[in-house]
Amino acid sequence: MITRNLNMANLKAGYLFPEIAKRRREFAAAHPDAKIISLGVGNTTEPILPHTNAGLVNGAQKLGTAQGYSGYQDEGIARLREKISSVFYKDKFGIDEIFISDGAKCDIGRLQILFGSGAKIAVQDPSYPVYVDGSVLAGAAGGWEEYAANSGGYKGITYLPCTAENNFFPNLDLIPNNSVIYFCSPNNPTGAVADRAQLTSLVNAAISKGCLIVFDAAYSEFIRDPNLPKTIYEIDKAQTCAIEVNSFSKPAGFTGVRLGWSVVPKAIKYSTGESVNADWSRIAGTIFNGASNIAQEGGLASLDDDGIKEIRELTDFYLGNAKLIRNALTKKGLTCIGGENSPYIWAKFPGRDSWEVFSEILEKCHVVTTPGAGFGPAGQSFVRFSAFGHRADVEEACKRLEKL
Ligand code: PGU
Repeated sequence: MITRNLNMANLKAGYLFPEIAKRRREFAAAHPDAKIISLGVGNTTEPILPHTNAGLVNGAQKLGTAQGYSGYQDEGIARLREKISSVFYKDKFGIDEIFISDGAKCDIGRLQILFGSGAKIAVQDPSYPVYVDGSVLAGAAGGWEEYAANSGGYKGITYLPCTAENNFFPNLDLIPNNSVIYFCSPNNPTGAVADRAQLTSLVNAAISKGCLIVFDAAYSEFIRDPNLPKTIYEIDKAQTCAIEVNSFSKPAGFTGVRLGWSVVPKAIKYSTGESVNADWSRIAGTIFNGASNIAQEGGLASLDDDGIKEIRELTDFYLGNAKLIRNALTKKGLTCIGGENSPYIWAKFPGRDSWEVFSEILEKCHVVTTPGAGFGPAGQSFVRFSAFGHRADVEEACKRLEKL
């Protein structure tokens, strides 16, 4: 018999979102008449807008012509890599520092190979579960142990609590030397957005402690406040200590199309002097054969002038949903953060268990949410509401939340 990868066995629980889907199915089976609305998983619902969609169609059509046909594109179509560098980074990076992927989640998973099983990991608590689960799968996290009195965490992972007390920005003194820091802003799940001073202190801490930041900017296009940084590279010296992952999923409605990118600047070196960029290129070439050419043509269309207007329109739409949800919760006297510059609203239910609140909202309102404890120990007593949904469903959900 083959033996199981012990890192799999080390995972404490199933992946959060399938668990929520299972609970939804069980509830639906027991209540066949309930019209359940999901404000749970952050999955886009609105059609891809016409200009971007025409880019996808064009990409498919080109593949059927002799001149337009293309096969493997390794690290991505050069035109798309150039466009990303100019639209998001003011041409700061060469195309060999930008790697096109099939999504930010997939890159986060593959990035762990760079660090190996001995890596020390630090995460915001709460955080997008893939940082922790991916680290456990890579063997970096050791086993499960009690982290706090009433919840748990992994040995080998340093949890950096982000709570109302610290304005949802962690105490950087807790970060161990020489660790990989996963940092997400606008944050999933809290919706908090780190400001320039906070990100400057993060970069300075990373440099002085010999750390590498993996900065997840998947929600950067939801930022409306012009003073808030949309990329870690707005911060001086970040290109020496930070990798950035990003995605077309939320801004262009590509959750099902699958397209993202990573920036791995050449200036980042390991303690032994080798280039992280060269290793990432080696990993991509060895176990990833690039994103779909069709998706990449769609991505290119989404970044020209008409496409950028569509990104604005689509993200404005979801931000409109976020405002409705936040208002509905605030009216119930709940303290919320997020929902501005972010598609997630993080609501506190003081003294309550977040899975219990999740069940109560499902039973009373027939609305699916995501329990905060699923994102880490400091998520206890919180529930995340996602603003991805059709407007009529969001309005109906807001009405039903009055029953809470
Ligand atoms: N990064 C962050 C911070 C995310 O929240 C998500 C999606 C991704 C990356 C995924 O990006 P892709 O480019 O589409 O791979 N988070 C959603 C969906 C759940 C999931 O498992 O990814 C969420 O509800 O948190």
